[in-house]
Amino acid sequence: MVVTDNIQTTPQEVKFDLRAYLKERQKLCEAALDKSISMRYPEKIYEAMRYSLMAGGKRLRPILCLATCEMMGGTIDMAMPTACAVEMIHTMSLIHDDLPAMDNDDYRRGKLTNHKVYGDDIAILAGDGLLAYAFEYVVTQTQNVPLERVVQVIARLGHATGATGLVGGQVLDLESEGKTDISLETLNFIHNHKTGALLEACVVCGGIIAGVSSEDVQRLSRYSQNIGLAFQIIDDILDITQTDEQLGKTAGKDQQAQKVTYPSLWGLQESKQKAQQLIEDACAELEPFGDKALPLKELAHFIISRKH
Ligand code: GRG
Repeated sequence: MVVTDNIQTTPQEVKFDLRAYLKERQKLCEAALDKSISMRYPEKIYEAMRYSLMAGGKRLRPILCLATCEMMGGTIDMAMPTACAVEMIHTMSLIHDDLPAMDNDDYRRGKLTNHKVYGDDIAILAGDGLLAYAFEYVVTQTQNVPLERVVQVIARLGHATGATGLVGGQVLDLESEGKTDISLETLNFIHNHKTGALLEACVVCGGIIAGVSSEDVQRLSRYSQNIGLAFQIIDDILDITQTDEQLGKTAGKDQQAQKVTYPSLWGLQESKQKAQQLIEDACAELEPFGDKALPLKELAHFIISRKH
């Protein structure tokens, strides 16, 4: 692949402007998220929910959901409520992760964390509010999608969020803090659950909404598990190599908390190579979808080239 000014060209001369694509999709997602939660009584909680939901971020998860739905023959409108829901769930997890009882962070997405602005009590409730609303939103707002697909989406989102996903990964992560004898197997378990599970749900739910076969669900799962792990390896690398300003949050937290990370096990260079290999494996899963898979392939490459 040749890359010139962000226009990426395959041997078949199919052009894809990733920067323009991301900008356009981020704008679409921002507008949909802004509309999804309006201010009402009691204002305090809606303000706290909106504070973190509208604080920026790459919007990678909703973009992956929309891109998969389109690749599999669905439309943006069909997938947008689910795309908003995954960003609500992701934002909830960031709010809770930043609490003093967890990672105790002061900054997120370049702004003060939710509990620093609203206090721990309201931050917990803002997370809870976003979590519950995500499920309500999928059910009440999804249109022109058969009900059995919506039910499958709800089940997938629940599975990715609870003890079988985010919660389970976070528990093991907390238990591993300060321990230096964490195995690669445990580290993979943590990140496959804490980071990978929701990314997988974004991609697979996008496919389910479009009505994919169970064989394609498996293919999409393998693509997303690979990008999920690569995403976390890069996250660990950025924690070491970037500044607070570049990350929009406190850098160097892993070393400070004496966490075992991929770079601490493999070193920076090998970690980068492994992430690159995972992205190549992910893209190989999309070969049967031809040129329609270009956005998902480029999003996979974006995951390892990102700087924050
Ligand atoms: C209460 C149901 C419930 C769950 C919470 C706190 C928790 C359980 C899980 C932690 C999950 C977590 C914070 C995982 C880290 C994922 C990660 C790498 C986040 C950064 O994602 P980016 O880079 O962030 O996509 P932006 O800001 O761009 O969206």
